[in-house]
Amino acid sequence: MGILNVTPDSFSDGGRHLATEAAVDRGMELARDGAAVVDVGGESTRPGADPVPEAEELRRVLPVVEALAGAGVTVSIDTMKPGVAAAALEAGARIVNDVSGLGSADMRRVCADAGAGVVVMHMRGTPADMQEAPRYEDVVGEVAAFLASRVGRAVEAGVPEEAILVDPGIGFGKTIRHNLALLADLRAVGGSRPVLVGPSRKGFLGTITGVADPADRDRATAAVVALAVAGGASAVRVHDVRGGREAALVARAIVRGWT
Ligand code: HH2
Repeated sequence: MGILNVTPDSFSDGGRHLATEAAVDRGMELARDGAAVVDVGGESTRPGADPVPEAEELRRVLPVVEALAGAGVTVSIDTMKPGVAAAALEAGARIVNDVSGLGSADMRRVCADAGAGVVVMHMRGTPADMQEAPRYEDVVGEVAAFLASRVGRAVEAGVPEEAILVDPGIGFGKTIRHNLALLADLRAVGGSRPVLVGPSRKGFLGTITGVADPADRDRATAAVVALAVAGGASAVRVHDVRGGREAALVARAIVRGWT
């Protein structure tokens, strides 16, 4: 999954693809680089980010979704708002990536009605407050239980079980130790469900490597991708699709063998 942030304030690429044309060009490039899905988002969820009004989020993402889907790219919409998800699905998106974990009944209904694929992610708190001293007794167990419960609610609302991926939400209400514990135990996080992880360029990689500039963390991201795939991840959400894809392919060949 290639990341396309149509925002002025995303933590590593904010402002680079705010104009529709630049965003569409970048989305096509991600697809050419080998992304199976391009994830279009119009609201930054970095720690401390301010919410974006629905009309502004729609203005940013809809023309981009429409153009990419029209060009044959599989698009997911990264949004917490049912209205944005519904409009994006109408415009050709096929997957809803909701970092609030489909907590809203409206969002579950929109996804079920459209027959959309769904990413159910774990977040503790909201982007505005999630990094204020997050605490868990057993982070892997608690995240796994949360995801199982949210998947249950989505299935009850009519989303087919096989259309759902779960995501531990790296960096969403988690310390570096929480992130590392989750990444080291992805099979326990997902149970029998396919797991997506989104470590790309995030702060814990800067802490570990000392690389301060997020845009310079693709090498560290590739290391996480390889280990995540070896540890059972089915999908990874990255900015650098070429690097991520190559790391994933090599990891898979080592773990599953070369056929
Ligand atoms: N991370 C971000 C946004 N959406 N979706 C999923 N499923 N998993 C993630 O880990 C995830 C996500 C945050 O990263 P990014 O989009 O690069 O930055 P920003 O939120 O500042 O736009």
